[in-house]
Amino acid sequence: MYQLTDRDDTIVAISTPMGRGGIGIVRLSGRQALEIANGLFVAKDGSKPSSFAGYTVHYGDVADVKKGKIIDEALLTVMRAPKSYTKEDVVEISSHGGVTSLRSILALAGELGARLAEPGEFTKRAFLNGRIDLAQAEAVLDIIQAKTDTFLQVSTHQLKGELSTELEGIREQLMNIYVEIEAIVNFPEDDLGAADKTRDFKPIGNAIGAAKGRVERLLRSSEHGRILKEGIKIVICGRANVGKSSLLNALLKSPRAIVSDIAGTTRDTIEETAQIKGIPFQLIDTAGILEPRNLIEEEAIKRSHMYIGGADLVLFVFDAAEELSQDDERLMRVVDGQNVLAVLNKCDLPSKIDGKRVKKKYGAPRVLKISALRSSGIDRLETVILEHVWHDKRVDTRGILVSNLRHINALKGCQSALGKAEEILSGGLSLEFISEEIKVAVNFLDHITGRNIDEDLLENIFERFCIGK
Ligand SMILES: Nc1nc2c(ncn2[C@@H]2O[C@H](COP(=O)(O)OP(=O)(O)OP(=O)(O)O)[C@@H](O)[C@H]2O)c(=O)[nH]1
Ligand SMILES: [Mg+2]
Repeated sequence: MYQLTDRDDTIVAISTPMGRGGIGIVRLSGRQALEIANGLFVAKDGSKPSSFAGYTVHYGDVADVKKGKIIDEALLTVMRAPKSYTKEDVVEISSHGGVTSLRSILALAGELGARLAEPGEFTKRAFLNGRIDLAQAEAVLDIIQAKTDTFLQVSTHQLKGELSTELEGIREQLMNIYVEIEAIVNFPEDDLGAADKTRDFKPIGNAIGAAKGRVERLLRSSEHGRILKEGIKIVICGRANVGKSSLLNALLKSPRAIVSDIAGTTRDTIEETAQIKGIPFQLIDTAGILEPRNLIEEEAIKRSHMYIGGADLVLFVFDAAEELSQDDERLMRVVDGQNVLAVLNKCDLPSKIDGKRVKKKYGAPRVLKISALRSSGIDRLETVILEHVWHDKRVDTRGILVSNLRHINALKGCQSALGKAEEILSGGLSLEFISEEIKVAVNFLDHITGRNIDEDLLENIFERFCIGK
């Protein structure tokens, strides 16, 4: 665990968003938090904040006590170390939410010796002081940024330490294996480990396999975890006028994009987020132009192709009231290799499209008929979209879902080290090599929980927090 020399100072920040609000909160954390509060708060009953018990709230005025100048009316809450967010003495001053009032309190706290907190510094202290591990600290960030209820639940479980507990469990398993191997290596004459060659290493192999299985289960959850966090990227493509923007609007259930019968209505990509059954989607409507007439259109085409390349799913829209055209064929080649659903639009009109050709290309279950204009077939389309990007249809937020890319990469590292350990074991190489790999695997787990992480990476993580958190 890190010991930072500057943790002796007391930090202060406005912890609520800047702007107008009903109340605003200035938060202090550190050794002098209560002493500083003495200098800026006059309780109604005249008692000093330093005499307040933990978890008590007091009514009074925020004021420059020395100068006798009142700033605002406020409630002051005291949380004493170690029972606080940071495990340090924490004081929260809730005043009327005006920017001027909050800034004056902040400035006054500064004059009294507090230092302005860096982004995420309160949470960083909670981590450094051992109240939460790094995975939990990152869950705090996820909770702040959660875009959907489902992801909020996932992050809350992570904050409660469910991921951390699982990781610690795996770590313990690995450490046991490590200790066992070390005993065999160091005391080969012992009963424990008669001669290497005759010894049965099956239990060790089984134990490594079991730990690896747990790591792999976490990795499997990450596909869903990442989707819940970032949203499924769906790109709507198709030639001009087939009804891409109409489909976007139908999925969003709001007239977001301009729809017209003029080919080339959409000239820039339009991005919107939507939720389908609790799962966040990023919908991208692209321009239908295929032959650029100028630089703008050239750029539009470039962007469409870029988005198609990065899509989790492509909704390829066709005009069912027209025959397949050269342009449709050209686009089919562009989306080749992607996860495609073919959407036959304008099914309210008499059909002219060669449906068989499309079905042959994409397979009948991936071809759907809709009318964006009448919003018919949209419900079914949504169900099929979910089936293709979310394989197990039930969203179980009670299980652990790994969603953080940093965690995913570390888990992959851990998995690969354990794979190597297994290979070494089956190859009959020296046991020392196995314990080396186990050490590597443990290190990767420690990376996630922050037991073992370098200062730069730590900075990097907390930088992404807002000030006051
Ligand atoms: N009859 C019928 N008309 C539709 C349907 N969907 C879209 N349209 C019409 O088709 C025309 C083109 O629709 P848009 O949604 O602008 O098509 P687009 O693919 O975004 O076109 P560009 O942005 O120009 O590439 C408009 O006049 C729409 O009203 C539908 O399901 N049925
Ligand atoms: Mg359009």
